[in-house]
Amino acid sequence: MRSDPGLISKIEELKSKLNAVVLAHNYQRPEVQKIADFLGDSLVLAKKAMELDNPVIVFCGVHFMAESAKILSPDKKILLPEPEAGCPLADCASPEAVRKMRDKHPDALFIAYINTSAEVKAECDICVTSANAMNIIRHFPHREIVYLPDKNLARYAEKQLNREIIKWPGQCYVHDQLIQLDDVERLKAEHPEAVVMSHPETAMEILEISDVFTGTGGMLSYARSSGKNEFIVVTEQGLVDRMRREIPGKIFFHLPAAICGQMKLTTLRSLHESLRDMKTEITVDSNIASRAKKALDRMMELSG
Ligand code: CIZ
Ligand code: SF4
Repeated sequence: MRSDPGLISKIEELKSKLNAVVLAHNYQRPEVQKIADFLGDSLVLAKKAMELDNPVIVFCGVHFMAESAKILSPDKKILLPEPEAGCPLADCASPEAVRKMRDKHPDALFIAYINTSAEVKAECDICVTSANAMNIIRHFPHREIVYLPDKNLARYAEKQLNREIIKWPGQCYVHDQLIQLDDVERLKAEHPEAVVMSHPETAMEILEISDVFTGTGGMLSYARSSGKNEFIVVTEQGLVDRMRREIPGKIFFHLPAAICGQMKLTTLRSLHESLRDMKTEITVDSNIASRAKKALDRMMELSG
């Protein structure tokens, strides 16, 4: 399956017949990354979907990402090859729970991490990603802040910005549980020269022994431009696959357990079926979409 040339040419044929484009998140399987037209984090890809003229966009990633692309490009057909590919972190927050929290904190600014459903974004004031969270929070020095749904990213922001943030009890099982402090410490001991780059969704003890904290896009540009040669990459495996392919002169160490099962659901076969059968089309209720869009637009205004 990995390099099935027949399947690859069928995908290419369907893409040109439908004038479709394939976007793939940095955590996708390497064979899916290789066939994609564009790779990136969720925001880069949602912006790409907006810029492109193609009427059909296949989003190889998880549900909330395809939903964000649909909210920002309502006239395009956005297909998610694996409809069951959700994000357990996004599932930690429901719109009802956000409304209850709002009753308790009526004056607070509600910040939704991009890893949330459209319904949750619609209940919040502004969205952020791991790439822009700190800068956006800095715009609101005097507001009470409720940050959801990732408690690690909120703790990290608290420490970086030296202010209190009301945290939501959510976490990503890949960054919070499958990546363990011992494993990072062992890699550090084996490769003392390596730069440790960690995603802010990882636990605070890991962030404390890291050199660089940023999302996947930030890690890629850091590794490209750094004078250093070795990196310990503390995030999902797919990003390491991309780094090894695109930055061949440098050495990347990874944590073998850091695999997101939801991201890995998409295969060349499901990508092919998605184009062949035009499935699964992502739709968002227009009222929810217009409220969620306000939160996404506000993020883009502040992050440029
Ligand atoms: O925003 C994204 O794409 C996520 C969830 C990861 C990252 O840091 O790129
Ligand atoms: Fe969600 Fe974590 Fe998987 Fe990203 S790596 S999609 S945050 S479960």
